[in-house]
Amino acid sequence: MSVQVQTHGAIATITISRPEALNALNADVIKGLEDVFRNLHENNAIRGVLLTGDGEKSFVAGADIKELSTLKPEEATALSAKGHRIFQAIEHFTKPVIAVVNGFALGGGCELAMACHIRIATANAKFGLPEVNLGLIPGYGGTQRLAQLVGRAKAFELAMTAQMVTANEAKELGLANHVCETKEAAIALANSILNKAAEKGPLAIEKLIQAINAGYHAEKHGYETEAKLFGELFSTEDFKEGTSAFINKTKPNFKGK
Ligand code: CO8
Repeated sequence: MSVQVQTHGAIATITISRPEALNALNADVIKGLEDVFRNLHENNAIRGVLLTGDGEKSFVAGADIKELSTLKPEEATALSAKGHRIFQAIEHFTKPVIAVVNGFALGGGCELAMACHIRIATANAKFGLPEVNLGLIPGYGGTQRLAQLVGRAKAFELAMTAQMVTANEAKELGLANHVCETKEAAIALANSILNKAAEKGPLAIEKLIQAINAGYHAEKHGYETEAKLFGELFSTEDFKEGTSAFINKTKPNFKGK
């Protein structure tokens, strides 16, 4: 199972585990996340969720590029729209969700972390939206959520240059709430925040999440546009060049076609 769940008291820990691909999001992981969050939503004993990646090197290194490279434009738009639904379910989850970002949070991995309510980074964490390296744009809500978290100008700069930021830079930008030296310390801090929130009235926490999120609803059109444009790029030569360059470990030569 590439998505594992463990519960300790009222807190569930979800671990994404595909170590051979730095925990990249393939169809199996996306389906696993959908199922796990649905089950946790229905479980009244659970009052908070911690989401992390297996190991020390990577939270999630993005969507699975090998899988993406085989998609047709309409399949890419549909997969992006499906991801939007699942990530929105996380963003609007009725119980607090904290991402412990233990290493790379790139592309879809950064987008997943940004869909969580709070992000706690380990000192070795790296955040970024490198999709333009592949001739693509973010397709799991990154064009919307990065701008909400760090402001539009910084989002333009980071996503246009595919720049990775360190944990401390992410904290300065407002992308990470905290930075901890080790994964163990980050998990302990996440659990302590989740346990504090779990002592409060569950209905108040649920309405608080709804109320804070309500200020960000205007972007529905933004998500639809992102999915459409993301899919359109799959019919370009640049997309084929970018993804095959990653797979063959070479540098892409984009032609703007
Ligand atoms: N997909 C598939 N495999 C991956 C991915 C990935 N995203 N990232 C790493 N891997 C694999 C590598 O291919 C490698 O496999 P192998 O050993 O078989 O060659 C293994 O994981 C280890 O990776 P590296 O050897 O590259 O490890 P390094 O420490 O040298 O580098 C990096 C680590 C910098 C993280 C590097 O692996 C990298 O650049 N990865 C790709 C990061 C990236 O571009 N992410 C964005 C992907 S696109 C995306 O997320 C779009 C989201 C929207 C989707 C919408 C739905 C359709």
